Amino acid sequence: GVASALNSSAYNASTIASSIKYHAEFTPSFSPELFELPKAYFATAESVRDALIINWNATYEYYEKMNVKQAYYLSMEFLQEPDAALGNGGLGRLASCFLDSLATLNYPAWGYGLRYRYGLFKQNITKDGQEEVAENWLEMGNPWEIVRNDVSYPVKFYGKVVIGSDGKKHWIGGENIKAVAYDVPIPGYKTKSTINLRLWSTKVPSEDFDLAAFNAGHHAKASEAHQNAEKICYILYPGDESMEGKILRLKQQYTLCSASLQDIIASFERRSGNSVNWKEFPTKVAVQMNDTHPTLCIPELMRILIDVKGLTWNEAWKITQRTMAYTNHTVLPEALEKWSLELMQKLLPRHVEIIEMIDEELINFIILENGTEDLVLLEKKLKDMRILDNVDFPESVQKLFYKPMEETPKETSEETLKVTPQGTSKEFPKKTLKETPKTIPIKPKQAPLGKPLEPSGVLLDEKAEFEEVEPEEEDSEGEEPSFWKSDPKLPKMVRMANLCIVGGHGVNGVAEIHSEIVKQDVFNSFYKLWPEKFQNKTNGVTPRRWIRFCNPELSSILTRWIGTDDWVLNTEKLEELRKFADNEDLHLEWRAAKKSNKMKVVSLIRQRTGYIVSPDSMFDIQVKRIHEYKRQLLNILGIVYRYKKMKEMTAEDRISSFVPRVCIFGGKAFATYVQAKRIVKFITDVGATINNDPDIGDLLKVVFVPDYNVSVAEMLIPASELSQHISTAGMEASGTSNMKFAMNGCILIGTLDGANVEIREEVGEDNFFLFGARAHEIADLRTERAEGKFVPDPRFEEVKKFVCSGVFGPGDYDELMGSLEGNEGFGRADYFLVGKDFPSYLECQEKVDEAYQDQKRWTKMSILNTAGSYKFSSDRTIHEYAKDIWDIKPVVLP
Ligand code: DL6
Repeated sequence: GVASALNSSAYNASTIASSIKYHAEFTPSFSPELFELPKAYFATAESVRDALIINWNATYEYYEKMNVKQAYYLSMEFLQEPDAALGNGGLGRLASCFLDSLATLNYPAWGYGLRYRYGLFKQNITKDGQEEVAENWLEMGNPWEIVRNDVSYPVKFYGKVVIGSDGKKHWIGGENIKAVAYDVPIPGYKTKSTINLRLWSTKVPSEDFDLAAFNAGHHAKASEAHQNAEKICYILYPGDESMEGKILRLKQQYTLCSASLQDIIASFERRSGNSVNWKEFPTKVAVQMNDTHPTLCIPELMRILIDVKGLTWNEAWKITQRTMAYTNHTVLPEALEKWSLELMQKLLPRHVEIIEMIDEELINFIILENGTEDLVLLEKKLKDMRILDNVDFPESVQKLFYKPMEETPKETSEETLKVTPQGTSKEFPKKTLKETPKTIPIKPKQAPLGKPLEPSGVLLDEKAEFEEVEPEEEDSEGEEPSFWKSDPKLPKMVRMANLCIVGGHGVNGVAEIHSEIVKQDVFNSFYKLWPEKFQNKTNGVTPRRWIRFCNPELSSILTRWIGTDDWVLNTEKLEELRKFADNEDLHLEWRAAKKSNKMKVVSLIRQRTGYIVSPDSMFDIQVKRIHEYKRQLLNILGIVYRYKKMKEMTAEDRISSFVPRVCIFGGKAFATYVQAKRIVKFITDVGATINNDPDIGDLLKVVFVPDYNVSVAEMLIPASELSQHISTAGMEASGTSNMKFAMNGCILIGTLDGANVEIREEVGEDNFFLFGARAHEIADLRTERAEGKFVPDPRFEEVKKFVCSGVFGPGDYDELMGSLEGNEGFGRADYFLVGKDFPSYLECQEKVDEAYQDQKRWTKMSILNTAGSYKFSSDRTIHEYAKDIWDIKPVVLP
């Protein structure tokens, strides 16, 4: 994009130079004297931005003129480096890869997100483990963004719903803020298309400044509204253990949804000119909800269409369903977002009314679809599928399940079921119940909030489930708990994923195995009801950033051997490498490029950790968020076992038995996830002991690279030889770093989980180190473990004992090691099955050593990984979304 703008007649070497000079002189952020960093960077970036704006404007104008269908990708996270770390992990980086592909493939699409003042956090590693400090990415300004004071929308919280004289619902009062747009142009590769990432920043509407209070000296009071508004966009994922934190997160989500939808609707109306036809909305607009964070788009679109644009419920519902689609990124039960109904009711009273109506219609629809013959089945369906959790069923439904013994069964009439004022829409077709509901006796059942086993730390929204709610005063004496009545001791919740599935036309998982789990397990009841909604869209990553930009040496080898640089756009060309997999000349070049990338990482490690590592060792890397299910603990215990074995040998035996390795870790533990932070500390303690052990030398080094982010990934991935993707099978939705590693000729050691399954299929079984239990075995293995029937491998017992012997210093590893026991005191019973997979992991690592000793074999495996990775380009993924979910077509600028 930049290149094509720069190629236009207005841009040549001298105009570029004068543009940089202009910005160096006239952009007043830096002193005028010296042209050095950071000023040189900013002046250059601003001059490039000027060039980008030409194509960005042209793209915008062309979309306006053509008025084609456009996709809008809503995400709470976007990870763009080096400046904007507005994300946490794979989900945010995926969103950025998607924007690159959308622009490159000329799809009419925009991204929407929030402009957080601070990114996730900067991670320092101290002697006590991880320390979080604010990530002040805007301190020096952001040369890539364009503030749009001309584009802002009001966003409201709190207040109440009243019925106006027009008979319509009005949401009035409350707190008003203003969302202001900041635009970031996203250029495509070798195309003019330059799409937009619109990030919202929050401010107080200027008229709300309390001038009188300020002048009277009440400064804090006067600036309160400002702070309240601005703090919404202070940070990504504010701690949500306090009520304040929860409110802030919900405000963030609603701000993203409300401002983006108002903007999308304004664009639809503008493009429609004088003939706005709301029925056409889904033919012009596709909204993708990246995980459940933007779920409020569903009630917000309903609200705007009904309350503001005057549509009926049924009209609005059809439009909403046809517009919205949802991507699921996790099946961890504790990570499926739930919000307190009470909190939501306070903050968004009109939305709760709408959600309640959707829930009621859904209940009716489920009853009509399933009939009332099998009440046990019906109960299960309702439990699984309702949007509201632990909320009383409408009376008509309660009657189905409970009737006093003496009462005579009545024919259930259509009347009984017509509980929603608006009636049921076509998507919830209304049927008349013919069956006579069974007279009770229904056995009272336990309330449906069986709490799943959750990590002892805190996942993003996990705590929402445990929010303290005042128990409702209710005289329940004599009444036994029933699933159709709420339990006053438990909070009432809104299940966001359920709302997404009901309110949209598409639901997709992010790898084949994950989409199967979504269909067959997590959302099976929905799948049975609406199989046509469910799809798979295996993730992908952009080859522009993840090969061409981050690995220039490999890129030139690819171009030379494939005979064109076309692979950057058409990754299937990478497959041509297969025919050179045994070519010795290619092997030499391939190894030289890897060595050169390793040398850069040697310097990085020295600079960031002080450790000196050898570039002749195997670089074995695990970089990703620190989480128990990703099992960094399995990796480090494998290293500890290796270390123990080394210590038990003579120097000669050690050297002949082991391949020298540098084991590199990186990743952030969520600030309140205690167990993950213990893992970080344990890894650094193990490193401190091993790296300073003179018996070991270069045979084994363990390094934790602090503050893992996209820029660090761009260095580590090209240098990696072995990379670890070792999650408990069934728990990693996809993974995307596995794709980046494979592209860069790295061999994976992994379980059959997420996209590993497809990567192994593509690169070939011989070129992937597989170990561990399979997804379908996990449930039984957990039961076996919990029942105390699991017999651990002696090597597992040995390694735990070794850790507890104090060899890694005075650190307290009781909680960590305890989590691997069936010990009731810790309650974890090795939920992630580290003990079960430990022996097969060790055996697999022996195979890795053996393969590495044969460098010819290893290089061939590495080449075949790059050759087989072409499927994992985000271009392929985006083509699939465009065709199967969004129904959009490329629009090439003239
Ligand atoms: O789809 C992107 C990415 C997947 O590759 C990862 O496997 C998955 O863990 C991640 N999911 C999330 C959602 N939150 N949680 N937990 O970040 O999405």
